[in-house]
Amino acid sequence: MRLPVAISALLALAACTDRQSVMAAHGPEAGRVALLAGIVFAGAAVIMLVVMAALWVALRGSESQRAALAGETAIRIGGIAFPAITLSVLLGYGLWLMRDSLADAPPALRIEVTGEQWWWRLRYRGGDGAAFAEANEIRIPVGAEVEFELRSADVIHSFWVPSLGGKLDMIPGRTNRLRLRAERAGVYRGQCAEYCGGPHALMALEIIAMPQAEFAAWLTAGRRPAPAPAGQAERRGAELFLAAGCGGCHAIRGTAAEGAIGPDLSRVGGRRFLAAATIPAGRENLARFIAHGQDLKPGNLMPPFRLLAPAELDALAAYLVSLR
Ligand code: HEC
Ligand SMILES: [Cu+2]
Repeated sequence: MRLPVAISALLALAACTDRQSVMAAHGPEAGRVALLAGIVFAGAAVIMLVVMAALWVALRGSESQRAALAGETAIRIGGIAFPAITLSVLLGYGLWLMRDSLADAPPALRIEVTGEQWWWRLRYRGGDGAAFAEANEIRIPVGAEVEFELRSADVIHSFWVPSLGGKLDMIPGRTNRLRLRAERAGVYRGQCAEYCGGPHALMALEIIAMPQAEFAAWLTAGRRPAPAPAGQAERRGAELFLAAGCGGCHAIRGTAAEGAIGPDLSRVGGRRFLAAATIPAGRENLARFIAHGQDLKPGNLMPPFRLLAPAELDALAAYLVSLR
């Protein structure tokens, strides 16, 4: 009975994707973490086998074997010398291995990431042009060293994208710096890794690593004002956005909406997810989030707009989807 259970458990584990996994390292920083983890796991497995053998001797061994195991020499070697040496070597090796992450050559790009209850405020800097705001979905160029400036606006959060690097806390009043590099294009999922109250479990993010040229075009477009509403529904949505008071909390570049409490929505239509990587994007889900956000992400800091009529919600969603 046990073997089938164990095998089916392994099959279930095999279904884990590598979108958010320490085991699937896609950058040098994550590679070092994975290497250190591998060494620790392998070493721990060997030690486990030795301990099990000692346990077997203690239970089933001959009189003299058991006496040796209980003697002072065994304790001096196995209980004092071995752990002291192993842990010291491991600490030294770990510090040496992680030294690269403190490199001080200027990065190709700097992105400010501020943890907010319960989403991520972003600001792109560097390059030649002006800085601009974004939220929740971080785009970076493949192969380039990116420095993340991690801050918090309220409580302690933690920034962790396992496939690209180790996790680093975001502490109120402090700026922590993390250097990451994605070795190939792709989407890497991350998660707030420090309990920050309420819907902490629904505070995720994605880093999208794009080919250099594509990224450069995206960055240039990001500095421009949001596109003007094209169709009738979009124009109605833009009016409603201001009339309903959304602009008190949200900014859309180039419009009268300049709120700074919630995520910047200038390019929300281009995002893969809403509400910090919790709800797939799209027109229907945008409308649902505006009216029923408290059901979809309970406790989040946006009040639900249940009084808007379905047609109004659809117009708002049409406008927001067009912002790319
Ligand atoms: C009191 C401030 C406030 C008001 C008013 C407000 N929002 Fe929000 N909104 C927020 C906050 C805070 C979030 C982040 C929620 C989260 O993910 O935890 C948010 C999230 C969003 C998102 C998801 C953004 C993203 O990056 O995932 C959309 C879309 C949105 N709001 C649209 C609207 C619209 C449309 C209105 C007007 C009908 C509006 N909001 C009014 C505070 C507000
Ligand atoms: Cu959190």
